[in-house]
Amino acid sequence: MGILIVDDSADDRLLLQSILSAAGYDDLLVADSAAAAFRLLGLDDGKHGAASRVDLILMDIVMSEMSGIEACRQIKAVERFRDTPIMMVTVKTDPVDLQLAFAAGALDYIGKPINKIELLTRIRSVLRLVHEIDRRRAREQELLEVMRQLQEANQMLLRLSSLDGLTGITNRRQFDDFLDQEWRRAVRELTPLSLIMLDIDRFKSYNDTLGHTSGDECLRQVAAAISGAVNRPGDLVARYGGDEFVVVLPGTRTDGAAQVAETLRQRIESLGITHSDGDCTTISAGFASTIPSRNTSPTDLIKAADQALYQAKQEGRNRAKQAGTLSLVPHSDKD
Ligand code: GH3
Ligand code: MG
Repeated sequence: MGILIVDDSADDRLLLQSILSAAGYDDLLVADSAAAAFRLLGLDDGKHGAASRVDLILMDIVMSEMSGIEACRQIKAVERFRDTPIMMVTVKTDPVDLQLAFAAGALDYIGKPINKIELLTRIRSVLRLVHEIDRRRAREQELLEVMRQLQEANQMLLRLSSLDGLTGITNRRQFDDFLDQEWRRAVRELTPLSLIMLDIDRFKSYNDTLGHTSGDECLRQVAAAISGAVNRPGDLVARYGGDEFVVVLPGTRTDGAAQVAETLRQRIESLGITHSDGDCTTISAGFASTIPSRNTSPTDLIKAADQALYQAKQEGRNRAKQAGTLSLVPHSDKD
């Protein structure tokens, strides 16, 4: 326990030293002026001096050159001593002086002549207070750290809850939210919105002949290929369920959606995932585009794309079909 005694009276310094040593405080630093104290604390050259050892400062108020109150103010102005308790030791117990001392950052005071019992009791209670403040501060830090970890865990959970466990791409729930949000934006901004639904062809027989593990791996490859081929930052690829995927293309018209759907169809075919009959695994796609309005809903867009997908299956699979009913958006010259 390091205690710094600052007093310009040699007698008082000796008295304080002997009381404190007898009480077991043996790490004592002594300064006969504010300047000597500043040197010990490293205030004069910015170095830390013996500062790391000082847990408490006993400061005389009446000193020649610089008063204890001014010394207290200057020490407290230094960041690393902000929490170091300073106890004034003074013959001046006038309320105005004490008020000035407290305003300068002193934590307590003790009157001269020094009473041994009172001095030790006050030192103990100041140190207990400081210890308690330290303990609470450490606890506060721990709590802040726990809160940070909780926030991280929450974010991770939120991310996980929006991803499909098998393929790692966006799941159905997040897709629903995203489509709703983009729908509302498109209504506000009068912009087109396209949706592509994709379904792996004859996937049931792939599973039945090659097994579910191979089926899962195929789903992962198809998901990765679709994600990799859809480039715009605002687009979203999600697993709709089973062997079905969806792609949301905000700000995209029918011809843009047709292009993306065809690219995806070709990408999957060129993956060369061999089906049970030796052919490459393929997908069928249905796409729909609209300029959303308050009279229509995202469900209409999904239904239209789904019907087009059904049509693609009917016409022999491995193809992309445009929806009939919702294709109200005129083709642009260039998407
Ligand atoms: P179609 O060309 O008409 O789409 O024929 P299909 O056999 O693909 O028919 P459908 O799309 O209805 O079949 C979906 C199959 O996808 C059924 C099931 O065997 C398979 N499946 C769905 N979810 C999973 C999954 O998580 N893992 C695996 N391995 N297979 C799945
Ligand atoms: Mg299928």
